[in-house]
Amino acid sequence: MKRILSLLPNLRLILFLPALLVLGEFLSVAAAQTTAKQDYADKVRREFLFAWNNYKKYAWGHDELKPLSKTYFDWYGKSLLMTPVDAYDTMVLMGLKKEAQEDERLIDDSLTFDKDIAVSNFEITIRMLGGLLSGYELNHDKRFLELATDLANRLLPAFNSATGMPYRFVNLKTGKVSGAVSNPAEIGTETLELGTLSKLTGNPVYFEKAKKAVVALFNRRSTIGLVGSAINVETGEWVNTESHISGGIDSYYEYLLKAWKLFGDKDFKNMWDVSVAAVNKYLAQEVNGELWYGHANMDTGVVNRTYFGALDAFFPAELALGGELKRAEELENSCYKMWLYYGIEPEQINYTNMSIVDSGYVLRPENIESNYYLYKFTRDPEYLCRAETYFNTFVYNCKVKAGFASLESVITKKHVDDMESFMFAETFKYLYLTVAPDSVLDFNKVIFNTEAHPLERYAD
Ligand code: DMJ
Repeated sequence: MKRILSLLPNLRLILFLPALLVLGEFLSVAAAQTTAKQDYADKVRREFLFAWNNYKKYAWGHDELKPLSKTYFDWYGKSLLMTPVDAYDTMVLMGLKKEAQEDERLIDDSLTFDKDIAVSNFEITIRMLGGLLSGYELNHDKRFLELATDLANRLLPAFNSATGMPYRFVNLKTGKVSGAVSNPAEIGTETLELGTLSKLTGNPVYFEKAKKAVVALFNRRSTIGLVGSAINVETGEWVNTESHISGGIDSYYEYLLKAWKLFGDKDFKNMWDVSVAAVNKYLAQEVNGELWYGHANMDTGVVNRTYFGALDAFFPAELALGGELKRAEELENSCYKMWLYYGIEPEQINYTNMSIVDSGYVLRPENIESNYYLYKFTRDPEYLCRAETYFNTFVYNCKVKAGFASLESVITKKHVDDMESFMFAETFKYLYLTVAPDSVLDFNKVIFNTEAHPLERYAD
């Protein structure tokens, strides 16, 4: 803990500025805050560039950089330019013009989806389709929209199940589907991207398919309003009835709320209201005065595992966006505690005694993302200080010679040869936007997809 505190200089000073003023300090609070935020933004941008330059050097044109072996990894054997597409809008927002132009050229010239590979509908939608659509809204490069449309057309066969809920995998060339046993997150995390594509192309089919899938899933909630963690998209039967807000369910809830916010569609508002009420009623627990969310059986609502983790940390952002600010702040305090407890957050803990259930850290953004939302909604400088803590501990623990590496364990801090594209899309973007001026991106005018790609709002 001592080591972490010694890494916290500039932004924490902001908390003491009013006192300094009383003591006769001439600098205005606003000016000092701006300078401190600017310094921090520059540091974040520098670290982003360091990672991007290493990607360019060792993995250019491939999906991801392997930062220890200084080589590359392609998810499906053939590259889909995962990192270039995921990272693009972060570069634009950071004002990295040269890098963004170079990246845009790479995407325009060499990205093609005419490939005989079975891809994850969920992952490719949130990273690639989301990245291309937000990129298009920023650069108005028609090629981005053409690529997005071509990709969506190749993914659509995934929705051809008896229930309308998508299969997990679809072959981009043949349209062959597989993976009938899916989960709420993979089924319900396509509305923002496909809905935006419908708006941009005027073709309603994309949004209709995505919405039909969500409604089919929502209609299969239990009598107390919860969903489970695995369902068969052909029969509509639940295969696993464990309910939680963690990986596998998380972004289903996120997209109920955000589809309402992005498109003003009241059906999504109703589905969100019903769902969040059940989640708050059955999964929320107070332990030692702290708010956490556990795992329960979807039919009984009885919590049987007191687990919470890095993925669950997306929830304060949704609570804040959904109007439950006090609850959001309480949960954010727990998330921050989880991050600090071992110097950086593990994948999953048991919150009754803070013991580790899963010790890895794969450069995830959710904790940092929620901190960003809380700062935007409250403007409390405490969240600026926390942003700096997140950043310093992230760099301290994960930076290696050729990028940033995941951790096998937050206890040993042993590095793993893996640098997910969402680090560029999300982790660095949220760190940066927390302190960037509102002119960089107006928080009220966009909705971020689950991969942090900002999409322009069509509704208030
Ligand atoms: C991202 O791909 C998305 O945020 C997704 O919803 C959850 N997992 C990762 C980041 O942790």
